[in-house]
Amino acid sequence: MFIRKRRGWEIPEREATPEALYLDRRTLVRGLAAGPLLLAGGGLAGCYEQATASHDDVQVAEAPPDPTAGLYPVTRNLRYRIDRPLTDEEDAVTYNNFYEFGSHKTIHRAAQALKIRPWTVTIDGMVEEPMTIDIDALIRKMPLEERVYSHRCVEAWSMVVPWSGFPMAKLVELARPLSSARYVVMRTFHDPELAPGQRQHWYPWPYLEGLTMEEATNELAFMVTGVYGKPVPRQMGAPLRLAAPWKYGFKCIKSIVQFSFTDMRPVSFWEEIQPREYGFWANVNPEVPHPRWSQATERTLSGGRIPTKLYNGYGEFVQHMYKDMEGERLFA
Ligand SMILES: Nc1nc2c(c(=O)[nH]1)N[C@H]1C(S)=C(S)[C@@H](COP(=O)(O)O)O[C@H]1N2
Ligand SMILES: [Mo]
Repeated sequence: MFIRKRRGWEIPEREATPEALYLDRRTLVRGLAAGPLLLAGGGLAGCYEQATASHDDVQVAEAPPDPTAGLYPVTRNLRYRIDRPLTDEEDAVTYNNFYEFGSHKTIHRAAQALKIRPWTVTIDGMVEEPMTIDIDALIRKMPLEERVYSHRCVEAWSMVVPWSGFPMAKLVELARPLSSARYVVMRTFHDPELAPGQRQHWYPWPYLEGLTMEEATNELAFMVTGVYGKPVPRQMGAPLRLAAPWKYGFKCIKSIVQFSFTDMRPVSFWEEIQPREYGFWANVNPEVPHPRWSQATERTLSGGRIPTKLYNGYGEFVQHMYKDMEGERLFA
């Protein structure tokens, strides 16, 4: 299981413990048998307790510290508000869809196999100049902020997540697309040796998703690099994933390695597998049922069912993009 600790955003800034520091302390605490270090500061006692409680968690202990850990927590942008409490971190990071590591919800341990450094992101296609950029250089170029968004899966469960990251519009700006570009296509890493799901050849790997240029530069489209005041964990799509909260969760592609600008609408991963059930637009709409179930309500990971909202409650930001598109299948 993941180490249970206080959440970064719940405690005063001066008390927040970035993951890298935390792991260092843990190693130190173990190596030096704790005694002298515990005198160093009030905060350490808590860390020591947590370290002993989770000493059997080999994977977490052996993971090298994330080089961006010191960047978090970042300031929350209060423009995006939501009338539901945050989902408990433990629940959010242990209930995931990431088919590269299995077709069930408890892939969080298996996903620790993902190597997230070195990691490069390629920007190509209809751009002034293609480029490949190191993830740490990219993250440090970008204005990081926190946004609390609702995250609604097409399977009718949802959570409320404090993502950290930067507006996708900033990435598009960096990419300098040609005026002829109409879509951004995003691809996940492809490494069947590392990701067992990718050995299941009936899936069209690598995972692929796309947005129109207008959607990608909509203020809500957000590139995620962190969550709960820390770098985003592997199972949630480290080191870079999308959050497009007005759409079903499958649009929110994880562990992205490539952004290609094009004038052709891509066929995304789920659309290719089952076009009858999953389309390109995939906007949330409670009145348009999935062929196999209703989308009228959703089960929150915190417990209980709530009504689902059109565009997942983000209509004011996005509905103008879909005016005069009657012929299109805009929902799921
Ligand atoms: N590469 C990749 N991205 C993916 C998926 C996946 O299987 N592989 N699953 C999608 C689906 S169906 C959902 S609901 C969300 C889940 O995100 P979460 O696990 O962070 O809640 O990720 C999306 N992004
Ligand atoms: Mo999903």
